[in-house]
Amino acid sequence: MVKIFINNKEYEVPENITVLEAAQKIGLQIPTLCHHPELEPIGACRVCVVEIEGARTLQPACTTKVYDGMKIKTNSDRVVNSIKFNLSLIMANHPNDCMYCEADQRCELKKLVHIYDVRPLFPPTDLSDVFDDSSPSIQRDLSRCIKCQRCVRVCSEIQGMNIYSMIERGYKTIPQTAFDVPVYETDCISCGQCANLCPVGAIYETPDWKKVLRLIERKDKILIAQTAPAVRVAIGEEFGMEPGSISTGKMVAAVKRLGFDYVFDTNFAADLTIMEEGTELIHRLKEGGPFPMFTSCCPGWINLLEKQYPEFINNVSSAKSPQQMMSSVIKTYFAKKIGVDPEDIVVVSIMPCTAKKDEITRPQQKIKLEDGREIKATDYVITTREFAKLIKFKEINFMGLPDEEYDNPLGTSTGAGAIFGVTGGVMEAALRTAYEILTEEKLPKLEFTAVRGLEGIREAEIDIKGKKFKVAIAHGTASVKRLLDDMKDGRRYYDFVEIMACLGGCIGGGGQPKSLDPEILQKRANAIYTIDERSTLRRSHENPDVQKLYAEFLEKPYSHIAHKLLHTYYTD
Ligand code: HC1
Ligand code: SF4
Repeated sequence: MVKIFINNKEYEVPENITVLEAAQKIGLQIPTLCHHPELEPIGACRVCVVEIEGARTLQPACTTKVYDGMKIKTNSDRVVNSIKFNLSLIMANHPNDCMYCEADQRCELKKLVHIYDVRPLFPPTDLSDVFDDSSPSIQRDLSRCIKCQRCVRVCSEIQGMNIYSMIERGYKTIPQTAFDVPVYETDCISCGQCANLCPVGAIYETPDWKKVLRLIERKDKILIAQTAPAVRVAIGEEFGMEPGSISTGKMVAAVKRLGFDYVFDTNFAADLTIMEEGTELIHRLKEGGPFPMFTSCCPGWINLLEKQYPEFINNVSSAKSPQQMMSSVIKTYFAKKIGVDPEDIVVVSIMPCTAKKDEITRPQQKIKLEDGREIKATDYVITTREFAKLIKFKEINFMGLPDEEYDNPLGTSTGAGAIFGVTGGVMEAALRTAYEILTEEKLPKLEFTAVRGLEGIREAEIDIKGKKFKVAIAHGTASVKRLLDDMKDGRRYYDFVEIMACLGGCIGGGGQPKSLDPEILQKRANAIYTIDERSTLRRSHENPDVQKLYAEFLEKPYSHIAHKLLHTYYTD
């Protein structure tokens, strides 16, 4: 520990931390823009400057380490004037049209401009004219870019994709793709992490919320929503709830208040996925491969597979993602049940993920109806953030909503379906079912704790009746690529591998509420495991409505009709 003085008060803080971290530990706010707890600090924006006794110039708090006896001022006139000056420099290269910006209340710049009452000090400079709407998942409007480099850093440090680098100089500097090509023409996997970390409105998810708003207002179709496992443990943050709050009931009620006719649970389809993927695994065990088998539900991972690791294409499960299984079942089984033409139904998915927007545009994800028509399974995907925007736009009092229930018959789910939302969850859900089917015995303990945690790569050996089963889990694409490179070069071997493109799995998806809380993933993960613990049913094969779906419509897992509706293929 070292002794430091901040604004003339004495504190003891751990050595080797930064001034910013020390201030945060004692509950003192220092403004930041380029800083993000998940990224290496670079001290680029100069908004976190502080005065340190003995230093000639002001120092950025995010990169300056504390030392014993350090005397820091965070609120002197010199500091405040400098912050204002630096913010007004940023403002001179930023449009003043907040009413048209996708960042709206989430804009970190707008918040600081308000707090510091920044007025224009400099004449406006030319703004970048790069506008890129090539991707179904993310859009870029670089006229709004404040050069914080968070997008560049998250895409390289956490995702290992290196899609952007900073080009040009001075106020013309922008994060751009190689050769300035539209982002969808690069190896971008549509994970949306650049949009999630953007502090302003320069990169954001493709705004499908506007189309959904029109649908709700027009109301000439049957509107059905499905909600992903990870949305319920994060949506509350948009309304001031503590991270890790579980708001399933309020979330369902909000979807209904928006005007949807039915709301179904993607967790139901996660159970269905386990039935198909688990059966595929058992088939492969009987047929001798191909192994390793990879999970297939993360569309960011599927993009990475096709773009950079095509040698593993035959190893990936052919099971569609729960999102796509759910929509396929809605437009066939459920449409028949309620006696409507599938084309009179619109399915909107509420997802923590931007790559899900991309997944629904894949031609092989269309479903073929009995009469030969080929239709889209999911019509629109909105992220957790877009969902919150719709709730606010419609002035629904989220906090005051009662808890409401999903509709049936696609609203029942098990704890195994719930844990899909966190890294390791798909593996654990699959093991619960595969173990019991292969051994014909009840699992003595349902929790496979060896596959849990937030380490980037985890591995475990599972004993299934004397057969050792080697499994691995990777999340955050930089870790995923490390694992895949090792597997490609024969340095690692596994039987079954779960891959999630985003840190933490879907709880850390690119469409989740933005946060500067370093504990956020752990809190959301804990909430997901709490949902599982509280569930009366915790194995996918025990879901009574999934059993009924097979009995009434799909016959059995891996049947001909299940293959037609619930499985897909990948191309390089
Ligand atoms: Fe996910 Fe999935 S868990 S991919 O992370 O398999 O998005 O939440 O909906 O489809 O169920 C996301 C989450 C989600 C699918 C499921
Ligand atoms: Fe990189 Fe993901 Fe953004 Fe694509 S969407 S540029 S892969 S962070």
